[in-house]
Amino acid sequence: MTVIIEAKPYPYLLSAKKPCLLVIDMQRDFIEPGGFGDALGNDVSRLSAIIPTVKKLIYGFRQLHLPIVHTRECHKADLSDCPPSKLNRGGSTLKIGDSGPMGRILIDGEPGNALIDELRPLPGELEITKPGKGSFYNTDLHIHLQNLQVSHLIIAGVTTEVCVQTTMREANDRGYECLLVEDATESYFAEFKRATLDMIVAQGGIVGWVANCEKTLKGLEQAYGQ
Ligand code: C5J
Repeated sequence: MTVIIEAKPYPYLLSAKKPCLLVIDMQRDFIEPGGFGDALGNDVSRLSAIIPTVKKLIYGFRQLHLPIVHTRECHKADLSDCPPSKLNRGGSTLKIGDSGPMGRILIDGEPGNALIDELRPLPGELEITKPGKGSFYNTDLHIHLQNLQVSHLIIAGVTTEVCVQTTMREANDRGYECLLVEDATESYFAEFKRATLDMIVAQGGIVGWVANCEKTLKGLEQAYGQ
């Protein structure tokens, strides 16, 4: 079966293998007031605006019984997995591990580190914790995807130019065919999102493909719907 999703820079082809949805870091730290993103001086409402679209995408994958993996950026309570270079970066009032309005910033298990209520994983959906910006660094994601026999990744989440782009490049180098859903990803900076989407599709899709949620779901429904 060949499935085509209308995408940039040219149609995205799915093989007989099922694609996996990778939802990156839709956690309170980045999306809600009082979190890490807010502490760094960002306008978090830009990120919360994509919640309905990400929800639609997740719902579409659930309806089609396609695999979903959620990631969460976080560190151990003793910060042993956070290099000093990351810990000290930014010079903001709140640093990783400090106590904020939603508990310790970017620490696994703290209230602010949870995925947002609207996008909680269902039983059976994998939730991967990651200490870096990329989702493959120091995680079992590649092993899980290989076990699921996944070769195609549909990607959503935040922020476009940081964890999303880093993950997409890591995935591309590991041989995954990646499509980023442009209205299901966001940045604190509109121009950085635009530039990232342009970089991904440049040079014949050097990092992968970009399509909107509607076209992505339409292609998947044609392939896997009843
Ligand atoms: C950042 C992320 N921006 N999920 N993390 O620090 O993009």
